[in-house]
Amino acid sequence: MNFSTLLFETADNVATVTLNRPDVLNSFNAEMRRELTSAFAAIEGDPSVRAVVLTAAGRGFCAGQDLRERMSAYEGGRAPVLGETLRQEYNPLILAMRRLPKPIVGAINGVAAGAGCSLALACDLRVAAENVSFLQAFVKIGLVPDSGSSFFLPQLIGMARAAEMMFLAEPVSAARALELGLVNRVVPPDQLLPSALELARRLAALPTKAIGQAKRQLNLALSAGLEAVLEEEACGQAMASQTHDHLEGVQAFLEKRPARFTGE
Ligand code: T3D
Repeated sequence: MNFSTLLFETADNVATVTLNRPDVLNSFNAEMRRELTSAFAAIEGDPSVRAVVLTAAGRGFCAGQDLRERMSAYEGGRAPVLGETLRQEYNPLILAMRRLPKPIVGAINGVAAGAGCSLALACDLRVAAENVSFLQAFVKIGLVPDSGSSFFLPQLIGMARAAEMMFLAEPVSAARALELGLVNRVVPPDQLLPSALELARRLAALPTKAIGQAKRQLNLALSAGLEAVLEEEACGQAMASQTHDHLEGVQAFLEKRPARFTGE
């Protein structure tokens, strides 16, 4: 697939999507929002892709909204009313990531700020290079957290710590992020992509439909009560029990051999 703001490649059933606006720390312009959303749509429609790595070029992961993009809208000493771009562009992107029935591994290579921090939080798992930082930059420019940060952050690290990150807008180092449970792994920068790809390849070799359904159940657990989650689990098990991978998993166990999952 050809994009102007992204690099996109697939190998070993893993799609690697790389944000590619390094001069502005991969901050979001309209084109990158559009292209990233269509990349996830393409991934959803391609059964050969069974896991995703999301990373970025250069020294930043993503610095949030490109603050130069709207320059002209601020002329005349008055800010534009923001909100529509969130409804039309950011929110559909975040929803596409959470609804994708395949795991997304964020390979966080540099600073993740503002909506770039939200983008990292919308991944299922995060591997961070040891020199990165996470920054809820919004308040520094008088805005509020958006693109899902207010949802994901308290779930991941608790209300008080989320409030501290949001209110004080101090950068959180990779080591601290690991302590807080904001990331799954921290590795040296030269190990970032190999580690993330290794994790994604492992995920891609698992029963894809069961993983997709587990993600759906996790999503629901964050927003619904126990009864709804129990029912979703029962529906999910009805689906998973009918897959080839389930049969293969049981047979492999009984035959004392490794299972060969195909995602079917
Ligand atoms: O619809 C809507 O608009 C609402 C949606 C809002 C969503 C949001 O994301 S709001 C939050 C927007 N983001 C920010 O406020 C972060 C702004 N950036 C920074 O605070 C810093 O750049 C960082 C802390 C992320 C990194 O600092 P540092 O010192 O490592 O790098 P730097 O020198 O500040 O940035 C390097 C270059 O990237 C620089 O360009 P230059 O001077 O070399 O030509 C800088 O201007 C550019 N850059 C960084 N962030 C942005 C950016 N350019 C445009 N937009 C950015 N967000």
